Amino acid sequence: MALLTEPQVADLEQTVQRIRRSVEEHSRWFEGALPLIASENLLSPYAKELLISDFHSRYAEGLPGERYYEGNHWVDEVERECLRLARELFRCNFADVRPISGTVANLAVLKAMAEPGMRIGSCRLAEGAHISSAGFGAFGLRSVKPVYYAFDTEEMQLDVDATKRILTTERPPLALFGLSLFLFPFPLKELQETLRDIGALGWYDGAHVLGLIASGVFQDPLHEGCAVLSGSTHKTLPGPQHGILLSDSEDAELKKHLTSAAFPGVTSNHHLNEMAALAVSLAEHLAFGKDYARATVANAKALGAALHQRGFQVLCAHKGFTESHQVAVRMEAEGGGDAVAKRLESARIVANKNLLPGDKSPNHPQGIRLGTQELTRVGMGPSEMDAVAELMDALLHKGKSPEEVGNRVLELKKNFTKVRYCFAAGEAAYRYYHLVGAPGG
Ligand code: DSN
Repeated sequence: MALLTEPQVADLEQTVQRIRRSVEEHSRWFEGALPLIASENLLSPYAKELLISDFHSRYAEGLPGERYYEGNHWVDEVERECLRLARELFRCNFADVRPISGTVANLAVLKAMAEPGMRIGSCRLAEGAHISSAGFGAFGLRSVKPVYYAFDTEEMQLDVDATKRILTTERPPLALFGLSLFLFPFPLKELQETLRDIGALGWYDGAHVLGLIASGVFQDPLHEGCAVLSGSTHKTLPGPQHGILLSDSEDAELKKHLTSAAFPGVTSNHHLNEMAALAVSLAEHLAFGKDYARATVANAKALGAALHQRGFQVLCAHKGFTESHQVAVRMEAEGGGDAVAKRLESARIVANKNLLPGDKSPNHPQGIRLGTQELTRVGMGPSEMDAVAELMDALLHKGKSPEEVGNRVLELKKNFTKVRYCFAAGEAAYRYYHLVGAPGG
């Protein structure tokens, strides 16, 4: 092997240090910021530790006890535990924890349940649907022909009667219920009879609201007519970036298809370190998830109300703004979603521009989307949500500078640095807070 020259060593050293510095600076900046991206969350210390374990370096294709590789004794133990915890948390008889992301889980569902060119019921992107249901996304890979539901943009909810008529006329064999801008539960119970009449299977993409579903504070799709629940595991369920498939169906054939779609269909090796971290996250969610989910939704409602009081155009004021972790705000008067998201970032408040009904351009939408799951995870409560709204008001309505508002963000955030609602061995007081909910909340 050729030895590196001195300049090559120096160059390599510089490259490595540059990368490390960027990651460290990123982490420090986020510690002093208010992250409100609705699809993100923080891992618990125990789950995080497992991400850099030796599980990261190994292969385990197949299922526990039926692998194509040796050396999987402990991987099998952990995966069996992970599957057991997933079935318990979601009150169901089937789980597959091998999809490596929410989109990969959706691809697995499409592989298992959709013939190429099939018609599938769905919401539109501009109504909040995920890119999985776009022609340029997962739907396109299976040449799916979407059958769009009727969406009531005032209610941010399906128009039940009109959707029933569309389903009855179009008769798609599969009906997807899922959103990225996800404010309210779908009217699944109301649509259940129609789906049964036309012989359609229900599929719920619960990525955003998975932790709320697990905790029983949103809706229970597997027991409201959906055969399959897919999702990512790192939003309101505060686990590692990963995916999951769940079902409570008695249809063994369907579960066989889902299993083979997960592997070898859409994954080769699954990411074993993430699977182990997921097992810890599921166990923690069983213990602390109810308190956490309730606090997350209460915070979203409080943030919606606090912004509304300050003159922001928060969607669905007439029905309490939201039933999930998300709040959607129309920022037309403040310069549009794109400009607002950038200005917020300059003051250490992190949000994303978001398409709202009526928007034409995904690059210049009028909306922003805010999620409270991460601030709740570090212990913030309704009074901090009021403070967040006050900071946004100061920046976007009262002409305060990003520097001034950013300093106030630093001040607010410095008391909220620890991840809560998780197991922390040996820290009795900390565990107590986890059990009773967050201080200040
Ligand atoms: N696109 C992500 C979001 O909703 O932010 C989900 O994959």
